[in-house]
Amino acid sequence: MTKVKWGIEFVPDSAIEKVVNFIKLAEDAGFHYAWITDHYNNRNVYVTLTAAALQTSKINLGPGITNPYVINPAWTASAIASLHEVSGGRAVLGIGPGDKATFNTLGIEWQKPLTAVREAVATIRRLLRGELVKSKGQVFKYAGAKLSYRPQGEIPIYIGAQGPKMLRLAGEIGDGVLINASHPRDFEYAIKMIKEGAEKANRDIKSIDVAAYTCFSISEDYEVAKEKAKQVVAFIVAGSPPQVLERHGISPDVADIIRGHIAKGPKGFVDAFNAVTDEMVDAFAIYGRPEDVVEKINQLLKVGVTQVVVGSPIGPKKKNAIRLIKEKVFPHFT
Ligand code: F42
Repeated sequence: MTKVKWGIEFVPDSAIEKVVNFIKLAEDAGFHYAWITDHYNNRNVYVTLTAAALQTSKINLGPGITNPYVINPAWTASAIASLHEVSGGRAVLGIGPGDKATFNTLGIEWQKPLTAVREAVATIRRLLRGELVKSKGQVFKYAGAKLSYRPQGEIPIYIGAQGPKMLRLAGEIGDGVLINASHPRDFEYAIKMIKEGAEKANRDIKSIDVAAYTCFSISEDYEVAKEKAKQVVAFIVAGSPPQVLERHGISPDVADIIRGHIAKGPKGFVDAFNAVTDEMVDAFAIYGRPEDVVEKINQLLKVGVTQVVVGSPIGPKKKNAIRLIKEKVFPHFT
């Protein structure tokens, strides 16, 4: 039996009260981490996390993930320190380059993403240690930033990464890494990159929590779970770079067709979902009945994943999915 940390992702796209109720269910089920996605157009990530902190007592809470473009790293340092305080030491920070599609709507240019994340993490760590930050980075310049309070204890920083350079950076500087993928093949590749980064920084990869931020769909009914997963997989295929599609033998032409449907907006979504093949859903999701997902999780653990994040859609019915995970998945791993 393998020891694994369990995370769960929630997208705050419905009333905060509802999201918090799901986080409470997840805590009761035994999840260790609740990761809340950060997009400006959804409910605010820190308001959601604060509300959750006040109504839970064990589960670790963090943005999964925020970015240094929309929010200045000094502001993030204070936000995460405040969350640490209000949660009694349960804050974790997920930070990465951010979502290009969202930035386009804000007119933010995605310049030097690796440098931005590297500088942001260094600045946040210094501010959390109570230091006065004067720095002339390539992306961020500080002329004497300092928090006027200090959080107790350490706040782990996880880097959201998929590309080879970002994965290496996570190996160099991250306490953990949140990787948007669900297939062992992607993790074999990612862990190789993380190791390279860790070695460069003289670190042991064992000190880094490698989290599989999966597309997850569980139900007693295999086909129902698969159909629900396809709704998320369509977007993953549309957003995947050619080398990732190639790794799974998915034709770029078919991906283009799905992209075309999605580009039409909600009226094209059903066509996009229908164009998702079984090969695609196998490559990009963990889905099925409890016994199916247990098998797939075991494959991830074998290649070196140390945290499994149950990500969207979680299941056709979230509440039932969390119950199934608690009763029929967790017992295989404790
Ligand atoms: N994005 C959000 O906005 N909100 C979320 O809630 C969110 C959650 C999330 C969870 C897990 C996860 O893995 C990703 C998540 N994301 C979320 C997406 C995330 O923000 C990124 O969009 C995603 O991880 C893709 O990033 P990436 O690792 O592929 O990095 C990008 C920037 C990339 O292209 N990287 C390349 C690479 O090899 O890593 C190279 C980049 C590059 O070449 N940069 C230039 C260069 O010349 O090298 C710049 C160099 C420099 O100095 O920076």
